[in-house]
Amino acid sequence: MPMPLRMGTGSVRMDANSRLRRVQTQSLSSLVDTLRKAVGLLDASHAGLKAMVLRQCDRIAQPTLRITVFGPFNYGKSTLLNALLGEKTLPIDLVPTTGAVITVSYGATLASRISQADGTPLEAPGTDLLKRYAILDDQRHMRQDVTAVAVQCPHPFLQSGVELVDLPGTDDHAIQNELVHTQLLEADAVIQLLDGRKLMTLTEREHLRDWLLERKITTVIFVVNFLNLMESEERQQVLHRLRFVAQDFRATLPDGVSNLYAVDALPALRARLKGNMAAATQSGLPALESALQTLVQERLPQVKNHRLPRLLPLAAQVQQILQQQLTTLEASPLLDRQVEIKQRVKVLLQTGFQQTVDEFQDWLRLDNLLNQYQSSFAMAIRAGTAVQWLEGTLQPGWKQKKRAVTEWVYKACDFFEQPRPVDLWIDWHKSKFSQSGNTKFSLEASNEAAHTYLTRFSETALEVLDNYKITANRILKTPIVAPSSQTQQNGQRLLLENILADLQQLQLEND
Ligand SMILES: Nc1nc2c(ncn2[C@@H]2O[C@H](COP(=O)(O)OP(=O)(O)OP(=O)(O)O)[C@@H](O)[C@H]2O)c(=O)[nH]1
Ligand SMILES: [Mg+2]
Repeated sequence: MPMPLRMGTGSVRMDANSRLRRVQTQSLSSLVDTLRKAVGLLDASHAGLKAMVLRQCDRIAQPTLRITVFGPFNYGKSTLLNALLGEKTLPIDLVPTTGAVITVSYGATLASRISQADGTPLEAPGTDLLKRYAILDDQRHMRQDVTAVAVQCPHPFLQSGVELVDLPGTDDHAIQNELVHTQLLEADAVIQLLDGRKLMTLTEREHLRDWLLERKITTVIFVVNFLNLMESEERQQVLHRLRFVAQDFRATLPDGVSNLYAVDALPALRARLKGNMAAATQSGLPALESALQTLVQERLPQVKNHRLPRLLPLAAQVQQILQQQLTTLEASPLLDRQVEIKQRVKVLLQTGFQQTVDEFQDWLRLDNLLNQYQSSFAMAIRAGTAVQWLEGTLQPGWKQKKRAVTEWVYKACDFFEQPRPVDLWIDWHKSKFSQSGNTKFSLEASNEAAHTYLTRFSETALEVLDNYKITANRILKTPIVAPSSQTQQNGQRLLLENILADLQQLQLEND
């Protein structure tokens, strides 16, 4: 019977924990900020790296914990996920099948959503859409017109904020491999599937290990499949060899979680579909499930900190390229160099501003405000503490987003030597609530009052922000003229050098 295989990972874990503590002392947002600024200065020829860094920076902020199943085609990845979910959700076939990155997250009912390249989403209950849009075509290529595939599934394991990702198999086409590798960088935990019948050679093993470790992907659990197709003696030998494979990999996992499990995916799925507990245990699935649960409990509350080390190799790469760019700039003719630097700073300011405006607008969208605040605001209205709630909850949110936007504008004003515009301002209409301090609201009436207030707030604030954008964009579009004095030239070069110094510091603190 396949059993979980316990490995001693104590010393590695200590090392990882002390590293994590150091990382936690950093201000996450300032590190991410430095990297965002740094990639803004990269030459156009590094667009790929820039996009990857920005994706990673965005990923840091997302609160969900993503577990990604990875392995060559036909190794049983989708079957294993289906067994974990206890349903035949994902397309399974004998030929290389999965043809898109499929993200499974929590939803009240089973449903699928396909994002298409032309922008039109397709949504339907169940998972029939996957059979049409998320499998490889006859030439075993992914469909070019599908950009994302998401499944919502009412499984309790997902409810706390877990996402499971099913990937196309590797070894098939270069482009698929690239997509899969990008996905691995965004995973918080990787389940690496192995086929008990064809174990990796030493070279393949070392290649995989180095690839993952170089990118600081260390939360890796190996799952060996297809042991059910082997004779008992052979199975023991395979397990014995696999212990060495797993020992060789310096995983960082919580106590009680091994980095090697044996699960027969198909028998596990069958057992789940029939509700046969004994057969499920025999397949090895519950041991893996319990390990994943422990992992989620430990990692979910501090998922952002665990992602941070992943940025460091990218930061090192960016730093190296910027260093080269600085050297080239210093060797180029004086005037060209100054104008080029200024142009880059301008683009950096424009992108930074636009990004914070987008985030501000997202926050101000009525559906977001209602989602985040309606119920707590309604409770405050009922309790007669609406003004305190506004001052303690909504106003700080507004201030924080506002500061992020205006800081870019202030920087632009300093850079272009322009006066600062009038600040973003909004009337909070607090008197409305202080006057009605003694009024008793019913549950329904307080909900209604919160809804009305947030609707007005959303509309007014979005309008105020739109007007601010017009003024700010006038400043941000100030034409660049060739600088005339040595002082100006030094100032601009300082910008590049400062970012380089920040990146260097970041590397030192985390080495
Ligand atoms: N006998 C046996 N068959 C299995 C087992 N696990 C998976 N299979 C079968 O292997 C085939 C491939 O499984 P999939 O889950 O589609 O594999 P995959 O890794 O998702 O494949 P791609 O998406 O193409 O990369 C299917 O026919 C499964 O039924 C197992 O433990 N035992
Ligand atoms: Mg698959």
